[in-house]
Amino acid sequence: MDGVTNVALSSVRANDVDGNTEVDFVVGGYDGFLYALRSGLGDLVWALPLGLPVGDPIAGDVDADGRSELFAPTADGFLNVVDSGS
Ligand SMILES: [Ca+2]
Ligand SMILES: [Ca+2]
Repeated sequence: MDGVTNVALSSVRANDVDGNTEVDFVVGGYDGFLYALRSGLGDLVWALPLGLPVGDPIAGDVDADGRSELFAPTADGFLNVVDSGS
């Protein structure tokens, strides 16, 4: 994947990943990163390396602590859990 200029992306999930009450967007990339982008100008909040192509992320508060967790599948069949901070 040298010189990647096109990164196939999963569907986009809206989630407040930094807890500032403004919606951010989370998307998985074929390049092995899970990206969080700010709404508006699309500034990068973070890019989490998962090592393998990342599928459609979902968000939900599975432990009922009031903060959403993110779930992102990778090409090896695992579902990765990320505490999104909101
Ligand atoms: Ca936010
Ligand atoms: Ca939670």
